[in-house]
Amino acid sequence: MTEPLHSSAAPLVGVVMGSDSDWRVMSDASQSLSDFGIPHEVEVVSAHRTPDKLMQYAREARGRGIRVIIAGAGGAAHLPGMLASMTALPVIGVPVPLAYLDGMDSLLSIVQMPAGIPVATVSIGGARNAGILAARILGTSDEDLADRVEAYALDLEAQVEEKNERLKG
Ligand code: RP5
Repeated sequence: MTEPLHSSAAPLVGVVMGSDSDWRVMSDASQSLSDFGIPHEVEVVSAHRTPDKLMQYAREARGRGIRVIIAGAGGAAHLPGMLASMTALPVIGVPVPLAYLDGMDSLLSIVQMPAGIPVATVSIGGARNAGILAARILGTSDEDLADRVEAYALDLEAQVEEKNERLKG
């Protein structure tokens, strides 16, 4: 893994969540972006508590240089879909599990977007994969970053083999 870019670099990814209580899950997205050296910003934007902020964020993100939005929310999780409806940027949705229903409510709210407004939904609590998917998207126009994503996958492969060797004694 490379070192994170200097924090003053203009953010390429917006990591947004419906509540600060989602950070326990969404910090994994921020961590994986940092691991790949991708400058990003973190913001609480609630679809139902701060609807004006939601609209402003979605409409201004692309003009500010954001290339991908990762949005996490729990319960009746309309944040990712609402963001996607107001921006042409790719939106990755993270279903955040709450106390009830094991996150199935969040998953179904995010994944079942009607045709026309896509949200790329990761697994329940899958914020780490959201960060990696954002890296892969940005890697389509950044060879160095794509190389780092490939190196990461190779490292995962090597870890499996190491564990295999240990199992065999
Ligand atoms: C959703 O409501 C948030 O995304 C969060 O997952 C959930 C609960 O929010 P808090 O009551 O913890 O602020 O909008």
